Amino acid sequence: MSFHDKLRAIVGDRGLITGEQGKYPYLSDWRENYLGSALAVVRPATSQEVAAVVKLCAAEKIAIVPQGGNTGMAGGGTPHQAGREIVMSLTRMNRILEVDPIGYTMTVEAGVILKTIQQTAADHDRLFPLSLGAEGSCTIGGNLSTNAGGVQVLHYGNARQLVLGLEVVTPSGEIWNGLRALKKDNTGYDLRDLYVGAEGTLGIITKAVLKLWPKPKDTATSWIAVPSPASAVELLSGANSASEDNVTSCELMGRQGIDLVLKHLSGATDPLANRHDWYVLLEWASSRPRRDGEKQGGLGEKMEAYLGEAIEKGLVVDAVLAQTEAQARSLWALRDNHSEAQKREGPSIKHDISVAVSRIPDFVEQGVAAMKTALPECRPVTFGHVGDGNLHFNCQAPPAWDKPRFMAHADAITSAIYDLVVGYGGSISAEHGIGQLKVDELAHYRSRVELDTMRTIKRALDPQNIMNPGKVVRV
Ligand code: FAD
Ligand code: 2HG
Ligand code: ZN
Repeated sequence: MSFHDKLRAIVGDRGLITGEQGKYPYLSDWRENYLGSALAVVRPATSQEVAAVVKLCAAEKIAIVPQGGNTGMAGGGTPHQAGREIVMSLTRMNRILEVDPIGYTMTVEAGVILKTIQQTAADHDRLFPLSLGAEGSCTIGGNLSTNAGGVQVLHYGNARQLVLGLEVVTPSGEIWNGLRALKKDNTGYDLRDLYVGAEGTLGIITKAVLKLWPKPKDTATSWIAVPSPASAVELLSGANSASEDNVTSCELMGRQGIDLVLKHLSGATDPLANRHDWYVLLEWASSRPRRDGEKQGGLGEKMEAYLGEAIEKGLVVDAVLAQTEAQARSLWALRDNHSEAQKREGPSIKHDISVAVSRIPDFVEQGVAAMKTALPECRPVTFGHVGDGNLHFNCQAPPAWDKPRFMAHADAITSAIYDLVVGYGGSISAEHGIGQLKVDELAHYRSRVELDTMRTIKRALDPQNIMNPGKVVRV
Protein backbone atom coordinates (compact mmCIF):
# COMPACT_ATOMS: atom_id res chain seq x y z
CA MET A 1 0.00 0.00 0.00
CA SER A 2 1.37 3.45 -0.87
CA PHE A 3 1.69 6.17 1.76
CA HIS A 4 -1.25 8.01 0.18
CA ASP A 5 -3.41 4.86 0.33
CA LYS A 6 -2.53 4.38 4.00
CA LEU A 7 -3.52 8.00 4.71
CA ARG A 8 -6.74 7.55 2.73
CA ALA A 9 -7.56 4.46 4.77
CA ILE A 10 -7.48 6.65 7.90
CA VAL A 11 -9.11 9.92 6.81
CA GLY A 12 -11.09 8.91 3.71
CA ASP A 13 -11.25 10.80 0.43
CA ARG A 14 -12.69 13.93 2.10
CA GLY A 15 -9.69 14.17 4.38
CA LEU A 16 -6.93 13.84 1.81
CA ILE A 17 -5.62 16.27 -0.80
CA THR A 18 -2.86 15.06 -3.11
CA GLY A 19 -3.32 17.13 -6.29
CA GLU A 20 -0.98 20.10 -6.78
CA GLN A 21 -3.82 22.60 -7.28
CA GLY A 22 -5.71 21.41 -4.21
CA LYS A 23 -2.59 21.50 -2.02
CA TYR A 24 -1.52 24.97 -3.13
CA PRO A 25 -3.46 27.14 -0.59
CA TYR A 26 -1.86 25.16 2.27
CA LEU A 27 1.70 25.59 0.99
CA SER A 28 2.07 29.34 1.31
CA ASP A 29 1.65 31.74 4.24
CA TRP A 30 -0.69 34.74 4.57
CA ARG A 31 2.10 37.21 3.82
CA GLU A 32 3.25 35.10 0.83
CA ASN A 33 6.80 35.06 2.12
CA TYR A 34 7.18 31.27 1.96
CA LEU A 35 6.18 28.65 -0.58
CA GLY A 36 6.69 25.05 0.50
CA SER A 37 5.94 21.60 -0.83
CA ALA A 38 4.18 18.62 0.77
CA LEU A 39 3.55 14.93 0.10
CA ALA A 40 -0.12 15.53 0.91
CA VAL A 41 -2.51 17.74 2.84
CA VAL A 42 -4.37 15.66 5.42
CA ARG A 43 -7.58 16.92 6.99
CA PRO A 44 -8.63 14.59 9.82
CA ALA A 45 -12.12 14.87 11.30
CA THR A 46 -11.48 13.44 14.79
CA SER A 47 -8.73 13.19 17.41
CA GLN A 48 -8.54 9.46 16.69
CA GLU A 49 -7.83 10.16 13.02
CA VAL A 50 -5.15 12.69 14.02
CA ALA A 51 -3.56 10.07 16.27
CA ALA A 52 -3.66 7.38 13.57
CA VAL A 53 -2.05 9.70 11.00
CA VAL A 54 0.68 10.67 13.48
CA LYS A 55 1.34 6.98 14.25
CA LEU A 56 1.66 6.26 10.54
CA CYS A 57 4.00 9.23 10.03
CA ALA A 58 6.09 8.19 13.05
CA ALA A 59 6.43 4.67 11.59
CA GLU A 60 7.39 6.03 8.17
CA LYS A 61 9.53 8.91 9.59
CA ILE A 62 7.54 11.52 7.73
CA ALA A 63 7.28 14.94 9.30
CA ILE A 64 4.03 16.76 10.02
CA VAL A 65 3.29 20.48 9.75
CA PRO A 66 0.12 21.29 11.72
CA GLN A 67 -1.98 24.07 10.28
CA GLY A 68 -5.09 25.97 11.39
CA GLY A 69 -6.38 29.04 9.57
CA ASN A 70 -2.95 29.70 8.03
CA THR A 71 -2.92 33.32 9.15
CA GLY A 72 0.34 33.05 11.11
CA MET A 73 2.93 35.78 10.64
CA ALA A 74 6.09 33.68 11.09
CA GLY A 75 5.75 30.89 8.51
CA GLY A 76 5.23 28.25 11.23
CA GLY A 77 2.41 26.54 9.34
CA THR A 78 4.17 26.43 5.98
CA PRO A 79 6.10 23.28 5.04
CA HIS A 80 9.71 23.40 3.84
CA GLN A 81 10.54 23.20 0.14
CA ALA A 82 12.01 19.67 0.25
CA GLY A 83 8.52 18.14 0.08
CA ARG A 84 9.15 15.37 2.64
CA GLU A 85 6.40 16.55 5.01
CA ILE A 86 2.64 16.41 5.16
CA VAL A 87 0.51 19.39 6.12
CA MET A 88 -2.09 18.46 8.69
CA SER A 89 -4.97 20.92 8.55
CA LEU A 90 -7.24 20.86 11.62
CA THR A 91 -10.03 22.85 9.97
CA ARG A 92 -12.47 19.91 9.73
CA MET A 93 -12.34 19.55 13.51
CA ASN A 94 -14.65 22.50 13.97
CA ARG A 95 -17.23 21.51 16.57
CA ILE A 96 -18.16 23.37 19.74
CA LEU A 97 -18.42 20.46 22.17
CA GLU A 98 -19.86 22.11 25.27
CA VAL A 99 -20.71 25.51 26.71
CA ASP A 100 -20.93 25.75 30.50
CA PRO A 101 -22.22 29.25 31.29
CA ILE A 102 -22.38 28.49 35.02
CA GLY A 103 -18.75 27.39 35.15
CA TYR A 104 -17.73 29.99 32.55
CA THR A 105 -16.08 27.48 30.20
CA MET A 106 -16.41 26.29 26.60
CA THR A 107 -14.94 23.07 25.20
CA VAL A 108 -14.05 23.15 21.51
CA GLU A 109 -12.20 21.30 18.79
CA ALA A 110 -8.95 22.84 17.58
CA GLY A 111 -10.21 23.87 14.16
CA VAL A 112 -13.03 26.12 15.35
CA ILE A 113 -12.68 29.64 13.92
CA LEU A 114 -12.04 32.24 16.63
CA LYS A 115 -15.03 34.36 15.57
CA THR A 116 -17.36 31.37 15.97
CA ILE A 117 -16.13 30.96 19.54
CA GLN A 118 -16.68 34.65 20.27
CA GLN A 119 -20.21 34.48 18.83
CA THR A 120 -21.08 31.29 20.68
CA ALA A 121 -19.94 32.86 23.95
CA ALA A 122 -22.03 35.98 23.21
CA ASP A 123 -25.09 33.80 22.48
CA HIS A 124 -24.73 32.51 26.06
CA ASP A 125 -24.30 36.01 27.54
CA ARG A 126 -20.60 35.36 27.97
CA LEU A 127 -17.38 36.73 26.48
CA PHE A 128 -14.38 34.94 25.00
CA PRO A 129 -11.98 37.89 24.98
CA LEU A 130 -9.32 36.84 22.45
CA SER A 131 -9.71 39.32 19.60
CA LEU A 132 -7.48 40.01 16.60
CA GLY A 133 -7.67 41.17 13.00
CA ALA A 134 -7.58 37.62 11.64
CA GLU A 135 -10.41 36.38 13.90
CA GLY A 136 -12.65 35.55 10.93
CA SER A 137 -10.21 32.90 9.68
CA CYS A 138 -7.72 31.90 12.39
CA THR A 139 -8.48 28.83 14.52
CA ILE A 140 -8.31 28.33 18.25
CA GLY A 141 -5.68 25.59 17.76
CA GLY A 142 -3.48 28.11 15.94
CA ASN A 143 -4.22 30.79 18.55
CA LEU A 144 -3.13 28.52 21.37
CA SER A 145 -0.13 27.16 19.46
CA THR A 146 1.15 30.72 18.86
CA ASN A 147 -0.03 31.99 22.26
CA ALA A 148 -1.76 34.74 20.32
CA GLY A 149 -2.16 38.20 21.80
CA GLY A 150 -4.43 40.67 20.06
CA VAL A 151 -6.23 43.77 21.22
CA GLN A 152 -7.52 42.88 24.69
CA VAL A 153 -4.43 41.38 26.31
CA LEU A 154 -3.97 44.26 28.72
CA HIS A 155 -7.26 43.35 30.42
CA TYR A 156 -7.74 39.61 29.88
CA GLY A 157 -4.26 38.24 29.10
CA ASN A 158 -2.97 36.41 26.02
CA ALA A 159 -4.15 32.99 24.79
CA ARG A 160 -2.24 31.20 27.54
CA GLN A 161 -4.36 32.93 30.17
CA LEU A 162 -7.60 32.02 28.40
CA VAL A 163 -7.29 28.24 28.43
CA LEU A 164 -7.86 25.72 31.21
CA GLY A 165 -7.31 22.37 29.55
CA LEU A 166 -6.06 20.75 26.36
CA GLU A 167 -6.22 17.51 24.44
CA VAL A 168 -3.00 16.89 22.51
CA VAL A 169 -1.79 14.17 20.16
CA THR A 170 1.86 13.50 20.98
CA PRO A 171 4.60 12.85 18.37
CA SER A 172 4.21 9.09 18.96
CA GLY A 173 0.48 9.26 18.19
CA GLU A 174 -0.86 8.98 21.72
CA ILE A 175 -3.81 11.09 22.83
CA TRP A 176 -3.18 13.05 26.04
CA ASN A 177 -6.53 13.97 27.57
CA GLY A 178 -5.84 17.07 29.63
CA LEU A 179 -9.33 18.51 29.06
CA ARG A 180 -9.67 19.61 32.67
CA ALA A 181 -11.82 22.59 33.53
CA LEU A 182 -9.84 23.27 36.70
CA LYS A 183 -8.66 26.66 37.89
CA LYS A 184 -6.33 25.01 40.37
CA ASP A 185 -4.26 21.98 39.45
CA ASN A 186 -0.71 21.68 40.78
CA THR A 187 -0.13 18.06 39.86
CA GLY A 188 3.41 18.12 38.56
CA TYR A 189 4.84 19.80 35.47
CA ASP A 190 2.30 21.89 33.55
CA LEU A 191 2.04 20.09 30.21
CA ARG A 192 -0.69 22.44 29.04
CA ASP A 193 1.64 25.41 29.30
CA LEU A 194 4.31 23.52 27.40
CA TYR A 195 2.08 22.99 24.37
CA VAL A 196 0.68 26.54 24.38
CA GLY A 197 3.04 28.64 22.25
CA ALA A 198 4.99 25.59 20.97
CA GLU A 199 3.89 26.33 17.37
CA GLY A 200 3.16 22.68 16.66
CA THR A 201 6.70 21.51 17.42
CA LEU A 202 5.79 19.33 20.41
CA GLY A 203 2.38 17.89 19.51
CA ILE A 204 -0.94 18.62 17.87
CA ILE A 205 -3.62 20.39 19.88
CA THR A 206 -6.94 18.72 19.08
CA LYS A 207 -9.31 20.13 21.74
CA ALA A 208 -9.35 22.85 24.39
CA VAL A 209 -11.34 23.97 27.41
CA LEU A 210 -11.52 27.77 27.23
CA LYS A 211 -12.28 30.30 29.95
CA LEU A 212 -15.22 32.66 29.53
CA TRP A 213 -15.97 36.05 31.11
CA PRO A 214 -19.20 37.99 31.67
CA LYS A 215 -20.38 39.72 28.51
CA PRO A 216 -19.76 43.50 28.61
CA LYS A 217 -22.97 45.50 29.03
CA ASP A 218 -21.48 48.97 28.76
CA THR A 219 -18.72 49.90 26.30
CA ALA A 220 -17.06 53.17 25.32
CA THR A 221 -14.79 53.51 22.29
CA SER A 222 -12.89 56.58 21.17
CA TRP A 223 -10.48 57.58 18.45
CA ILE A 224 -7.95 60.00 19.88
CA ALA A 225 -5.25 62.15 18.29
CA VAL A 226 -2.27 62.49 20.63
CA PRO A 227 0.85 64.61 20.21
CA SER A 228 3.31 61.74 20.77
CA PRO A 229 3.74 58.15 21.97
CA ALA A 230 4.69 59.65 25.37
CA SER A 231 1.23 61.23 25.61
CA ALA A 232 -0.36 57.90 24.64
CA VAL A 233 1.41 56.11 27.47
CA GLU A 234 0.46 58.81 29.99
CA LEU A 235 -3.13 58.80 28.72
CA LEU A 236 -3.34 55.04 29.29
CA SER A 237 -1.78 55.31 32.72
CA GLY A 238 -4.48 57.72 33.88
CA ALA A 239 -7.24 55.82 32.09
CA ASN A 240 -6.82 52.81 34.36
CA SER A 241 -8.22 54.60 37.39
CA ALA A 242 -10.52 56.97 35.44
CA SER A 243 -12.26 53.91 33.98
CA GLU A 244 -12.26 52.08 37.34
CA ASP A 245 -9.98 49.37 35.89
CA ASN A 246 -12.12 48.89 32.81
CA VAL A 247 -9.57 49.63 30.04
CA THR A 248 -9.93 46.69 27.66
CA SER A 249 -7.95 48.02 24.65
CA CYS A 250 -5.38 50.71 24.05
CA GLU A 251 -3.94 50.68 20.54
CA LEU A 252 -1.38 53.16 19.22
CA MET A 253 -1.10 54.03 15.51
CA GLY A 254 1.20 56.34 13.60
CA ARG A 255 -0.10 58.41 10.70
CA GLN A 256 1.76 56.36 8.07
CA GLY A 257 -0.36 53.27 8.81
CA ILE A 258 -3.60 55.28 8.80
CA ASP A 259 -2.69 56.70 5.39
CA LEU A 260 -2.19 53.17 4.05
CA VAL A 261 -5.55 52.00 5.44
CA LEU A 262 -7.35 55.04 3.99
CA LYS A 263 -5.66 54.36 0.64
CA HIS A 264 -6.39 50.64 0.42
CA LEU A 265 -9.60 50.02 2.41
CA SER A 266 -12.61 50.96 0.36
CA GLY A 267 -15.06 53.19 2.23
CA ALA A 268 -12.61 54.06 5.02
CA THR A 269 -12.69 57.68 6.17
CA ASP A 270 -10.59 59.71 8.58
CA PRO A 271 -12.64 60.18 11.76
CA LEU A 272 -11.01 63.55 12.53
CA ALA A 273 -10.92 66.68 10.40
CA ASN A 274 -7.17 67.33 10.63
CA ARG A 275 -4.12 65.12 10.14
CA HIS A 276 -2.15 64.13 13.24
CA ASP A 277 1.04 62.17 13.77
CA TRP A 278 -0.25 59.71 16.37
CA TYR A 279 -3.58 58.14 17.30
CA VAL A 280 -4.91 55.98 20.11
CA LEU A 281 -7.93 53.72 19.90
CA LEU A 282 -9.14 53.43 23.47
CA GLU A 283 -11.88 51.09 24.65
CA TRP A 284 -13.40 50.65 28.08
CA ALA A 285 -15.89 47.88 28.83
CA SER A 286 -17.75 46.70 31.88
CA SER A 287 -20.16 43.87 32.59
CA ARG A 288 -22.09 46.27 34.84
CA PRO A 289 -25.11 47.49 32.87
CA ARG A 290 -25.63 51.22 32.53
CA ARG A 291 -28.44 52.40 34.75
CA ASP A 292 -30.56 55.29 33.52
CA GLY A 293 -30.59 58.26 35.84
CA GLU A 294 -27.37 57.21 37.54
CA LYS A 295 -25.43 60.25 38.76
CA GLN A 296 -22.03 59.23 37.44
CA GLY A 297 -23.40 58.04 34.08
CA GLY A 298 -21.99 55.15 32.08
CA LEU A 299 -18.53 54.53 30.70
CA GLY A 300 -19.19 56.85 27.72
CA GLU A 301 -19.74 59.84 30.02
CA LYS A 302 -16.73 58.86 32.13
CA MET A 303 -14.52 58.57 29.06
CA GLU A 304 -15.74 61.90 27.72
CA ALA A 305 -14.92 63.60 31.03
CA TYR A 306 -11.50 61.95 31.12
CA LEU A 307 -10.67 63.00 27.56
CA GLY A 308 -11.79 66.56 28.35
CA GLU A 309 -9.28 66.70 31.23
CA ALA A 310 -6.62 65.17 28.98
CA ILE A 311 -7.17 67.88 26.35
CA GLU A 312 -6.63 70.53 29.02
CA LYS A 313 -3.39 68.84 30.08
CA GLY A 314 -2.19 68.71 26.46
CA LEU A 315 -2.20 64.89 26.35
CA VAL A 316 -4.93 64.82 23.70
CA VAL A 317 -5.23 67.05 20.63
CA ASP A 318 -8.62 65.93 19.33
CA ALA A 319 -10.95 62.98 19.85
CA VAL A 320 -14.19 61.40 18.72
CA LEU A 321 -16.29 59.09 20.86
CA ALA A 322 -18.29 56.39 19.04
CA GLN A 323 -22.01 57.05 19.50
CA THR A 324 -23.19 53.72 18.10
CA GLU A 325 -21.86 50.17 17.76
CA ALA A 326 -21.53 50.72 14.01
CA GLN A 327 -19.32 53.75 14.60
CA ALA A 328 -17.17 51.79 17.02
CA ARG A 329 -16.84 49.02 14.42
CA SER A 330 -15.68 51.47 11.76
CA LEU A 331 -13.04 52.89 14.14
CA TRP A 332 -11.87 49.34 14.80
CA ALA A 333 -11.74 48.64 11.05
CA LEU A 334 -9.16 51.42 10.70
CA ARG A 335 -7.03 49.65 13.27
CA ASP A 336 -7.64 46.05 12.21
CA ASN A 337 -6.84 46.65 8.54
CA HIS A 338 -3.27 47.78 9.04
CA SER A 339 -1.81 44.38 8.03
CA GLU A 340 -4.04 44.11 4.98
CA ALA A 341 -3.19 47.69 3.91
CA GLN A 342 0.53 47.06 4.35
CA LYS A 343 0.22 43.92 2.22
CA ARG A 344 -1.60 45.76 -0.58
CA GLU A 345 0.93 48.59 -0.50
CA GLY A 346 3.81 46.22 -1.29
CA PRO A 347 6.75 44.59 0.48
CA SER A 348 7.31 45.20 4.18
CA ILE A 349 9.43 43.90 7.02
CA LYS A 350 7.69 43.26 10.33
CA HIS A 351 9.13 43.63 13.81
CA ASP A 352 6.72 42.33 16.45
CA ILE A 353 8.56 43.69 19.47
CA SER A 354 7.86 44.44 23.11
CA VAL A 355 9.53 46.63 25.70
CA ALA A 356 8.34 47.94 29.07
CA VAL A 357 5.33 50.20 28.47
CA SER A 358 7.02 53.26 29.99
CA ARG A 359 9.97 52.85 27.60
CA ILE A 360 7.84 52.88 24.45
CA PRO A 361 8.35 56.63 23.73
CA ASP A 362 12.17 56.42 23.83
CA PHE A 363 12.12 53.20 21.86
CA VAL A 364 10.00 54.67 19.08
CA GLU A 365 12.30 57.67 18.74
CA GLN A 366 15.50 55.62 18.67
CA GLY A 367 13.94 52.84 16.58
CA VAL A 368 12.84 55.20 13.80
CA ALA A 369 16.33 56.72 13.79
CA ALA A 370 17.91 53.24 13.59
CA MET A 371 15.61 52.22 10.73
CA LYS A 372 16.38 55.38 8.81
CA THR A 373 20.11 54.90 9.32
CA ALA A 374 19.86 51.38 7.90
CA LEU A 375 17.76 52.54 4.92
CA PRO A 376 17.11 56.29 4.65
CA GLU A 377 14.30 55.85 2.07
CA CYS A 378 12.32 53.34 4.19
CA ARG A 379 8.82 54.11 5.50
CA PRO A 380 8.37 53.26 9.20
CA VAL A 381 4.84 51.98 9.95
CA THR A 382 4.32 51.79 13.70
CA PHE A 383 1.18 50.49 15.36
CA GLY A 384 0.13 48.04 18.00
CA HIS A 385 -0.80 47.11 21.49
CA VAL A 386 0.81 49.94 23.44
CA GLY A 387 -0.90 48.81 26.63
CA ASP A 388 1.17 45.61 26.45
CA GLY A 389 4.37 47.41 25.41
CA ASN A 390 3.97 45.52 22.11
CA LEU A 391 4.51 47.44 18.89
CA HIS A 392 4.43 46.30 15.29
CA PHE A 393 7.46 48.34 14.43
CA ASN A 394 7.23 47.69 10.73
CA CYS A 395 9.12 48.98 7.75
CA GLN A 396 7.39 49.52 4.42
CA ALA A 397 9.44 49.45 1.23
CA PRO A 398 9.99 52.80 -0.42
CA PRO A 399 7.34 53.43 -3.10
CA ALA A 400 7.90 51.46 -6.32
CA TRP A 401 10.71 49.30 -4.89
CA ASP A 402 10.27 45.62 -5.72
CA LYS A 403 10.73 42.87 -3.14
CA PRO A 404 14.28 41.72 -4.04
CA ARG A 405 15.61 45.29 -4.01
CA PHE A 406 13.97 45.99 -0.63
CA MET A 407 14.80 42.64 0.98
CA ALA A 408 18.50 43.17 0.25
CA HIS A 409 18.31 45.65 3.17
CA ALA A 410 16.23 43.43 5.45
CA ASP A 411 19.06 42.02 7.57
CA ALA A 412 20.57 45.43 8.23
CA ILE A 413 17.20 46.95 9.22
CA THR A 414 16.11 44.02 11.36
CA SER A 415 19.45 43.67 13.17
CA ALA A 416 19.40 47.38 14.01
CA ILE A 417 15.90 47.10 15.49
CA TYR A 418 16.46 43.82 17.35
CA ASP A 419 19.76 45.03 18.84
CA LEU A 420 17.92 48.05 20.12
CA VAL A 421 15.06 45.91 21.49
CA VAL A 422 17.48 43.65 23.32
CA GLY A 423 19.25 46.73 24.72
CA TYR A 424 15.88 47.75 26.17
CA GLY A 425 15.45 44.31 27.76
CA GLY A 426 12.61 43.63 25.31
CA SER A 427 11.42 40.73 23.15
CA ILE A 428 11.97 40.16 19.42
CA SER A 429 8.68 38.29 19.18
CA ALA A 430 5.97 39.58 21.47
CA GLU A 431 3.00 37.68 20.05
CA HIS A 432 3.59 36.20 16.57
CA GLY A 433 6.03 33.46 17.58
CA ILE A 434 9.22 32.24 15.92
CA GLY A 435 8.01 29.90 13.15
CA GLN A 436 10.67 29.65 10.45
CA LEU A 437 11.05 33.43 10.23
CA LYS A 438 13.01 33.99 13.43
CA VAL A 439 14.80 30.69 14.09
CA ASP A 440 18.22 32.30 13.54
CA GLU A 441 17.32 35.37 15.58
CA LEU A 442 16.10 33.24 18.48
CA ALA A 443 19.39 31.32 18.38
CA HIS A 444 21.27 34.62 18.34
CA TYR A 445 19.41 36.56 21.02
CA ARG A 446 18.45 33.86 23.57
CA SER A 447 21.02 32.59 26.08
CA ARG A 448 22.78 29.24 25.70
CA VAL A 449 21.01 27.86 28.77
CA GLU A 450 17.57 28.80 27.40
CA LEU A 451 18.30 27.30 23.98
CA ASP A 452 19.77 24.14 25.51
CA THR A 453 16.69 23.72 27.68
CA MET A 454 14.37 24.22 24.71
CA ARG A 455 16.32 21.69 22.62
CA THR A 456 16.33 19.19 25.49
CA ILE A 457 12.55 19.44 25.73
CA LYS A 458 12.13 19.10 21.97
CA ARG A 459 14.41 16.04 21.75
CA ALA A 460 12.74 14.35 24.72
CA LEU A 461 9.19 14.80 23.44
CA ASP A 462 9.88 14.38 19.73
CA PRO A 463 12.97 12.15 19.44
CA GLN A 464 12.41 11.54 15.71
CA ASN A 465 11.98 15.28 15.06
CA ILE A 466 8.83 14.74 13.01
CA MET A 467 6.69 17.45 14.61
CA ASN A 468 7.06 20.66 12.57
CA PRO A 469 10.86 20.31 12.27
CA GLY A 470 13.01 23.35 11.66
CA LYS A 471 10.52 25.67 13.34
CA VAL A 472 11.26 27.54 16.61
CA VAL A 473 14.52 25.68 17.44
CA ARG A 474 16.77 23.52 15.28
CA VAL A 475 17.84 20.29 16.97
P1 FAD B 1 -1.71 28.91 11.60
O1 FAD B 1 -1.20 30.10 10.91
O2 FAD B 1 -2.35 27.88 10.77
O3 FAD B 1 -0.53 28.22 12.44
C1 FAD B 1 0.26 28.98 13.30
C2 FAD B 1 1.26 28.04 14.03
O4 FAD B 1 0.55 27.16 14.91
C3 FAD B 1 2.05 27.13 13.10
O5 FAD B 1 3.32 26.92 13.65
C4 FAD B 1 1.26 25.84 13.09
O6 FAD B 1 2.08 24.71 12.81
C5 FAD B 1 0.73 25.79 14.51
N1 FAD B 1 -0.59 25.16 14.67
C6 FAD B 1 -1.77 25.54 14.10
N2 FAD B 1 -2.76 24.77 14.57
C7 FAD B 1 -2.21 23.88 15.43
C8 FAD B 1 -2.72 22.82 16.23
N3 FAD B 1 -4.01 22.52 16.25
N4 FAD B 1 -1.85 22.11 17.00
C9 FAD B 1 -0.51 22.41 16.99
N5 FAD B 1 0.02 23.39 16.25
C10 FAD B 1 -0.83 24.13 15.49
N6 FAD B 1 -1.47 37.46 16.06
C11 FAD B 1 -1.50 37.97 17.31
O7 FAD B 1 -0.94 37.37 18.23
N7 FAD B 1 -2.13 39.15 17.57
C12 FAD B 1 -2.75 39.87 16.61
O8 FAD B 1 -3.28 40.94 16.88
C13 FAD B 1 -2.77 39.34 15.29
N8 FAD B 1 -3.41 39.99 14.30
C14 FAD B 1 -3.38 39.47 13.04
C15 FAD B 1 -4.05 40.16 12.03
C16 FAD B 1 -4.03 39.68 10.73
C17 FAD B 1 -4.76 40.43 9.65
C18 FAD B 1 -3.32 38.48 10.44
C19 FAD B 1 -3.29 37.92 9.04
C20 FAD B 1 -2.67 37.79 11.45
C21 FAD B 1 -2.68 38.28 12.74
N9 FAD B 1 -2.04 37.61 13.79
C22 FAD B 1 -2.08 38.11 15.05
C23 FAD B 1 -1.31 36.37 13.51
C24 FAD B 1 -2.21 35.10 13.50
O9 FAD B 1 -3.52 35.40 13.20
C25 FAD B 1 -2.16 34.38 14.81
O10 FAD B 1 -0.87 33.93 15.02
C26 FAD B 1 -3.13 33.20 14.94
O11 FAD B 1 -3.09 32.77 16.28
C27 FAD B 1 -2.78 32.03 14.04
O12 FAD B 1 -3.87 31.11 14.00
P2 FAD B 1 -4.06 30.14 12.75
O13 FAD B 1 -5.18 29.21 13.06
O14 FAD B 1 -4.17 30.90 11.50
O15 FAD B 1 -2.67 29.33 12.80
C1 2HG C 1 -1.95 43.24 14.59
O1 2HG C 1 -1.81 43.63 15.74
C2 2HG C 1 -1.27 41.98 14.16
O2 2HG C 1 -2.69 43.82 13.79
C3 2HG C 1 -0.51 42.06 12.86
O3 2HG C 1 -0.51 41.45 15.18
C4 2HG C 1 0.65 43.00 12.91
O4 2HG C 1 0.88 43.09 10.53
C5 2HG C 1 1.42 43.23 11.62
O5 2HG C 1 2.58 43.60 11.73
ZN1 ZN D 1 -0.62 42.54 17.01
